[in-house]
Amino acid sequence: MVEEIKKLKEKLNITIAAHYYEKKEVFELADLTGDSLALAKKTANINNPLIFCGVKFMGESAKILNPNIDVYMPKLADCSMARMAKENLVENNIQLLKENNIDFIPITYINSTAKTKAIVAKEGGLTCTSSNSKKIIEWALSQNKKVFFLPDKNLGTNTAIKLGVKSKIIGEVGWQEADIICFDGHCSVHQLFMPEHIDFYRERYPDIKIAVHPECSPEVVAKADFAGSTSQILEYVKSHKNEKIAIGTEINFVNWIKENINPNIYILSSTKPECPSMNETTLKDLYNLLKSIDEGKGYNKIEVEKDIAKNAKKALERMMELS
Ligand code: CIZ
Ligand code: SF4
Repeated sequence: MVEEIKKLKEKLNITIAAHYYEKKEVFELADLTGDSLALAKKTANINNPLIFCGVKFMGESAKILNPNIDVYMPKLADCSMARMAKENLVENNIQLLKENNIDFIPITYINSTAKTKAIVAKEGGLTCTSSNSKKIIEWALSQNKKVFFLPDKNLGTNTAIKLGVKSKIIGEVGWQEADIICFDGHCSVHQLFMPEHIDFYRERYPDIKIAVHPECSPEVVAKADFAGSTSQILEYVKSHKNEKIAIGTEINFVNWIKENINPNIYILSSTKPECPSMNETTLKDLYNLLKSIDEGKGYNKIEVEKDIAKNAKKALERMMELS
């Protein structure tokens, strides 16, 4: 199947992009790899059809930033965090902020649907990623505005702690006084990491380093040696090549690091932190899609409604300008 995929890819002049959280056998066949920010940038500059192996919001971002190419996905897998920010919930939250006379800029993590990004853009807001959330939120606060941050309450809270400002989840007691008001969403995978896992590893290996993603809870981030985006974790591991490191993020990425960069890597959780959405895409799915495109059919072609695409693009471009 691997050989067939390579042949079809070449014959059809198709680029394959894959996120670090994808299954190893899928990831290894990709021409373009990276985290969501890197992939959005890399796929924006290609001219041939694209197969995006990742979750739906990533395929959507690729199509929005490069509307002239065909973007296919082997599986339309949906990120559970993006799904939490349902359109009506986001709109109700924005309404509540307005009723409370709160002067705010909405900022949505790139892990959100095109619809959410479009709503945010219409309210004068923009997107951010886990590597630039501090910069983007700092900019919004410097406009003397509050921030409505969505969907990830952990990234919002962790960034507030970094900036030394107050954050609350919308609806919590005293939420109106916070500088960063967070939507009540989270990542089902990164919530698995617990402070006790860090205690366990430190007891077992007193010299171990702990690196986590800021989608983890603030309690976990507080106990870690390092918190950063997927690319930043990779850099951290590269600069601590001979040390033991326990990592708190998706397991496919951790295993890839262990195999390719540093063998002394441990997975922080006692439960397998596997993203069900990212793991939906199999080698067979990739093969079937290529075969179908070869037969002149193809499916799961990403289309974003014109008005949504226009506004979501604004939200993404505002971020790119600022970071
Ligand atoms: O949790 C995710 O989906 C992440 C970290 C995506 C990304 O690459 O930013
Ligand atoms: Fe979504 Fe979490 Fe999976 Fe990332 S790891 S795609 S945020 S559910």
